[in-house]
Amino acid sequence: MNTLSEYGFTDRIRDLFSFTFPSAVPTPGHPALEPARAIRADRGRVLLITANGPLHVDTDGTVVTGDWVALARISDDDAAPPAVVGLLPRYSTLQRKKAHDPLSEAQVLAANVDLVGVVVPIDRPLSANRLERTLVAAWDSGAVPLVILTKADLSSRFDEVVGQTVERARGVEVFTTSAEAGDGLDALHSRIGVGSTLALIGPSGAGKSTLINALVGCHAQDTGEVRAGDGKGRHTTTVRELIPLGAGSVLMDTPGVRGFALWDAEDGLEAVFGDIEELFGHCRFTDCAHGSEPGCAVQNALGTGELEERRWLSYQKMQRELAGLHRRQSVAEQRRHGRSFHRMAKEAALAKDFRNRFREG
Ligand SMILES: Nc1nc2c(ncn2[C@@H]2O[C@H](COP(=O)(O)OP(=O)(O)O)[C@@H](O)[C@H]2O)c(=O)[nH]1
Ligand SMILES: [Mg+2]
Ligand SMILES: [Zn+2]
Repeated sequence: MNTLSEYGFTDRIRDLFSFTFPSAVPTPGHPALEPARAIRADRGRVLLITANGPLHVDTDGTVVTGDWVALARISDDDAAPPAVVGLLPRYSTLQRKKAHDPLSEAQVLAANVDLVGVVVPIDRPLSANRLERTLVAAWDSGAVPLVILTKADLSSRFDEVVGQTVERARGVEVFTTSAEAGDGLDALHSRIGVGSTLALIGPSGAGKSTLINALVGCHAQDTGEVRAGDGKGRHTTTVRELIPLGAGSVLMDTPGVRGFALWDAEDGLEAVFGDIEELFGHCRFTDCAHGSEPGCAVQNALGTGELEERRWLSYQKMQRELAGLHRRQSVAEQRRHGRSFHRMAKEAALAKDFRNRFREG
């Protein structure tokens, strides 16, 4: 079997590759470019899967797990390894906000993920606010989120928790699994699909590695009991790495990643809070601040209980946060590069357009 296709190299990626790098076809004097995927990245050191198997390369740090790259022999020395000479445009990026960064820069953790599985252990379910925030960030990545409840065998309030989660997930598919009992694994497996990459996110101990092992059917990842006392055994998986699941489906664990950044999350907000944004159109005044204005559809919905107060507060909080983030970003960007906000917005629109076209294609 072609190892590249095991890691998600489909006809679509092949087409995108030859579209992006027309020189993939060799001409006299120009070496052929070869596709490869980064399956692990540790700062500049990247493990690639190529048509000829794995290859370690040193990069400047821009290549992240999941990236598709172009390789070329840039040295006349036949024994010299090929080098990364290009990067395929990313159709999705998982990023986290760098802690304590006044410029609010984000760190890209992974690229070209199709599905983000928000892993929630059934014995300690996420708060509604936290689930909403995670789903907004997951939509924002460009991937499609799923909610994966784990450890179904541990809950006596199974139906109740599943019902609550489905309600809070607002149309995002919810899968219920038990790695222990083997329940729900086939349904999840078939949802991933050929050539797709599913990244699992969730707190340490949520059961991500155990679920990956159960899906792969072998010990691809170390799992850990949390030892009482010294706490050792936590984070036994220390790298973000792609794991082939067979038939071109790929999994990614994200150990130690607590949450993703809200970055450019307007799409995500719309996906998770679309019902609220829909209400805005029904307020009497187009510039309604949804406070004490007469004829406010939001206040009406809060009054009738149709809109939960908690969700409205959660939405407002995220809105404020994003507005602040955008202000800081645009000021920082303008200072650094002297670029106009207009141009940034245009670039973002182009990237989004590309993403959408790629998803449709
Ligand atoms: N009972 C039960 N325990 C599970 C299940 N999945 C994971 N666990 C346990 O939960 C703990 C944390 O699992 P792990 O996969 O290492 O979590 P991770 O940090 O998210 O990768 C381990 O002790 C697992 O044995 C499950 O389906 N049922
Ligand atoms: Mg783990
Ligand atoms: Zn209003």
